[in-house]
Amino acid sequence: MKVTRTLGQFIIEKQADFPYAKGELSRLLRDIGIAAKIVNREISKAGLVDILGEAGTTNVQGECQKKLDIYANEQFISALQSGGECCIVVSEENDEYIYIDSEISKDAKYIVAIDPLDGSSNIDVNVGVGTIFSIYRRKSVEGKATLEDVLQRGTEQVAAGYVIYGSSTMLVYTTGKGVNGFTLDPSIGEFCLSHPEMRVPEDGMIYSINEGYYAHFPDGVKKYIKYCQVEDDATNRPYTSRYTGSMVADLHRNMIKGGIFIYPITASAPKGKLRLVYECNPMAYIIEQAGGKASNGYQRILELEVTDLHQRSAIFIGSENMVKKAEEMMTCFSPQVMKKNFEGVAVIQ
Ligand code: P6P
Repeated sequence: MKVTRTLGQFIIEKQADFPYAKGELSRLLRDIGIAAKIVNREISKAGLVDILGEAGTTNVQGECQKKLDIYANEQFISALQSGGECCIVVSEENDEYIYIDSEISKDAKYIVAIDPLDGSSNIDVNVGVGTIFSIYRRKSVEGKATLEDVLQRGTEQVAAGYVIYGSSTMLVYTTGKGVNGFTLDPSIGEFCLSHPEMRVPEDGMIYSINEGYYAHFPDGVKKYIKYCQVEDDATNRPYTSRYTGSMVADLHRNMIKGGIFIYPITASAPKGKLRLVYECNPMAYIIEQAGGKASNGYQRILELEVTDLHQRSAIFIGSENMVKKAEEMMTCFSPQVMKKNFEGVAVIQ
């Protein structure tokens, strides 16, 4: 009889892996798991209660908020406020960071950045959506934690994870010792270890990008898309195109099967659309811990300087060899190289 290991049991077992093993991070991950189960309950019956559709408000990104966006945001913030381990919450849904100033949190050392419901435009059409979270330890040692404690590079993360509310609900996370996936068993209301030590295949045959923006993509991206579409048995091309409009769903599939997800700069998103602090950095940490690669086309995501809570970045993330190939094309067909080649041709002529 296979023994089911719950998320709670696993966190406690692995607690010794974590340098600050006083149980603080364990409690923080437990709090996030509880909020995820509550959000999952509402998502799974969204069609039956008045919780679908627009809330009539917009978030800091200027995106119209769905009622479930707001509900999910409230649940995660509430869980983090009452858990006592978190001193600051950064959320996609809130313009400013939330300082948790309570007796229970007076010694809290952790900062949590969260996208409470990623891909929420898919809620009304039953396509998978997700939660993404990133955890840092404050750098300051006394007084109130400040913005400086929040604006840390992705390499400083102590944990990161996502929840995917799909055909089943999974929580996938890392604390820097590999990646493990847990599937929610509704019959016992527990996340159970289902995908131990997840690894991203170094090659894949799936590329995920919104080709509707093709006309506005950088030349390197256009060249990479054409590379994916060329017939070549030796490299298993043409690849398959899969794009759901939910980064978590696309990335989770690519985690399991191998593949690359690209959201480059576009005319409407000249710095990229996805947010560095609570989307790109946590997903990059997870992917790298699973043996994959994540860059903005030129630089490692985790090493990008963080200057603003809601700053955006281009992202190329997934199977190592696929990301490397895309980066080659970004460099080869970058504006600087194209200009130099053009000038070179001009000189020859
Ligand atoms: P587009 C969802 O809004 C999101 O942030 C990601 O989950 C998703 O990959 C992307 O935006 C979809 O954006 O422009 O293709 O609709």
